[in-house]
Amino acid sequence: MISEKMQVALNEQLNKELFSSYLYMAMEAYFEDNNFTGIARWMELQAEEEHIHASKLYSFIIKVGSRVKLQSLAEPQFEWDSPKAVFQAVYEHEQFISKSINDLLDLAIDERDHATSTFLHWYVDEQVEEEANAAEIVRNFEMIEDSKGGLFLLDRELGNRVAAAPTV
Ligand code: OFO
Repeated sequence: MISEKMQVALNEQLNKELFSSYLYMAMEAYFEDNNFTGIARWMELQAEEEHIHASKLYSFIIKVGSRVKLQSLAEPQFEWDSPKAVFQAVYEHEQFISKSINDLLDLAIDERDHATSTFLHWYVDEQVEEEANAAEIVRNFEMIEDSKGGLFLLDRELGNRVAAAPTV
């Protein structure tokens, strides 16, 4: 059993992971609208991964005998200035999520809640990957600047992303 405070915090994180999925879906729609079908595919898979992150939290909350409480999702941003601006927003969002996971882990450690601490380590590792991936794509956009050929190739490359193996 986890504390009431931890239950609230885990449910808030569940909401953030669902919002991440919603945000990446909005970005997918932006890329579809701008004919970047490869990057749209990348975003689709990213949205699916975020849903998996949410599902893992959902299952954990139930497994420890606690209660899932779903909350409203905020409306995600609709428009961005450029494809590069989208990935800068992805990078900033992932940094925000990393901080949120770190705060959750701090709470679990304070409460000597070893089960939740161990569970959260998967998310700590995942966030290292997520931030690194987003930062690398921002660097790619910086390298190609406004080159149409570069954008074409990057769209193709990102479209080759494959779905991650299920972890739930
Ligand atoms: Fe993007 O890692 Fe979950 O939110």
